[in-house]
Amino acid sequence: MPIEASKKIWMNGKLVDWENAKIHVLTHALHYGSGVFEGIRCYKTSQGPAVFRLKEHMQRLKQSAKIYFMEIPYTVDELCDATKELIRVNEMEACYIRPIVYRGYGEMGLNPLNAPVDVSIAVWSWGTYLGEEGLKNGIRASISSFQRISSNVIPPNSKATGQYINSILAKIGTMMSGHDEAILLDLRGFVSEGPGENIFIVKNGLIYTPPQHASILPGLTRDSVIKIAKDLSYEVKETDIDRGMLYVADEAFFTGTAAEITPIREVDGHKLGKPGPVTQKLQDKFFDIVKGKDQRYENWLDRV
Ligand code: PPE
Repeated sequence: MPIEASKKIWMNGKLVDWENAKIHVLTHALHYGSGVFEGIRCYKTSQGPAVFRLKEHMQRLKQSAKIYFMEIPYTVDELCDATKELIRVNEMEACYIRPIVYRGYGEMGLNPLNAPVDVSIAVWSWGTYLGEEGLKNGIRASISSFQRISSNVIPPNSKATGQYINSILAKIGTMMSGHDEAILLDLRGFVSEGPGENIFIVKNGLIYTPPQHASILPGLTRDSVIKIAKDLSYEVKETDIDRGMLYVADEAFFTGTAAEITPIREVDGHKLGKPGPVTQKLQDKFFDIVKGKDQRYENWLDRV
């Protein structure tokens, strides 16, 4: 997806012009994937732009960094304030927000501990992740032959840059076979998640999603959907899902900051059909909430 440039990027506490936000080619993270990042969305509401669950995203960034012994030289509050300032400076009504913490220039080799920890935040306009048509009518998914990373390989509960090479292999594979998105299985063979999304299925009115031990990133959209579904009186089970359950699901959908709630209409050729009533209801509610139309979830919005 081509990047739509905005004006300024926040780098180690300074606002830098978009085209000057550069780093050295010997940056540690470029060679070894030694970075952690976040994806956050800011939505347009009737009272101006609002960032969805900003604090929780920055807390997850801290947690991701901890696993790699990276000390972020800013507090969660400072990162939140910097993000909101950046949105104001760039005069964005709505945007995607990409904070990244990475081992910078100065050391080579696999001991990262003496390399600097650099922090950057960028915002730009990012439309629908899996296409407008996919968001509305659902996408076609296939199960990847690549296994999802597991905790004893690369801890999936840290959103580390390097691990996305696993997601990239799955993504290329699914596109090569004429599908829109991949579904990865964990090392035990149970459903884990998409390359950049969590997954849910609906069967006989119950909602199922893989648990943390299925090698998932603990998604904030996943967490939000679980809360919203419970508030709508659905039962949500965080439980292992095997591929057979996927094939006979009544409904299925991906969740993620970028993907929002994207219905899945087909898995490995098995038709699940157009977005079902549960998916539709959750999607409608989700968009109402992020756009500030539901007061009950106002605490999830951080006004810019
Ligand atoms: N799993 C993975 C592997 C993942 O990367 C994401 C987010 C999620 C689940 C959903 O998490 P959350 O956003 O907190 O609901 N993926 C980010 C990056 C996507 C990209 O292509 O880049 C995102 O959605 O921003």
